[in-house]
Amino acid sequence: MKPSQQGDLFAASEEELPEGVRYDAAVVPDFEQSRLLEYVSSLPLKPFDFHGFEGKRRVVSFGWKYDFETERMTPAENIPDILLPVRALAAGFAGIEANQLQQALVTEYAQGAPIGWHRDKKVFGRVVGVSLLAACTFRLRRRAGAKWERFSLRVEPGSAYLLSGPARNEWEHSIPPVDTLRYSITFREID
Ligand SMILES: O=C(O)CCC(=O)C(=O)O
Repeated sequence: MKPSQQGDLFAASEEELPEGVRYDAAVVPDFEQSRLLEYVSSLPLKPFDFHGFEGKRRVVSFGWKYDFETERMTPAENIPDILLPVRALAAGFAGIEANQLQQALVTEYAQGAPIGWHRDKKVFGRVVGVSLLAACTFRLRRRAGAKWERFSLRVEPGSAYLLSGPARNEWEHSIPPVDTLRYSITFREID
């Protein structure tokens, strides 16, 4: 990939993606998406709280929860059975043992909700993100001297992306405000 490359990846091949990113537009079949949407929209989601600042998105963690106050992981309610089939699909896509994906974070993005630039905490290993209901732009950037090398990937409902290696350790990611309600389920390894 050329350092200045900034492109849409509607049909990008793996060589074009930043190293460590994998994407598949069709991981979760429609019937499973419908089942999951019914479930996630019934969850008691809470505004994302970062050191007292509430984000526009709402979340719930299963398996483990990262506490931004203490910067530690704390055990959370077990990953519910209803999330196990989608975890298996996400794991199969990523080539990871399903039970290695010990955390499931369900996130709701109301219309206009973004997630800012960040790298997931170092306690986590590989990350597999599943999108539901609406597409969004998944942006990636990393320092290239005084500039940023950037990439942007359109992630579709029913898709999954994997972040591993340099995509986890070097690249940051963010999502600009979504056009319409979107849910994601982020499965993470605990290192
Ligand atoms: O919604 C997504 O796909 C991204 C979630 C994310 O980056 C995070 O929760 O750290």
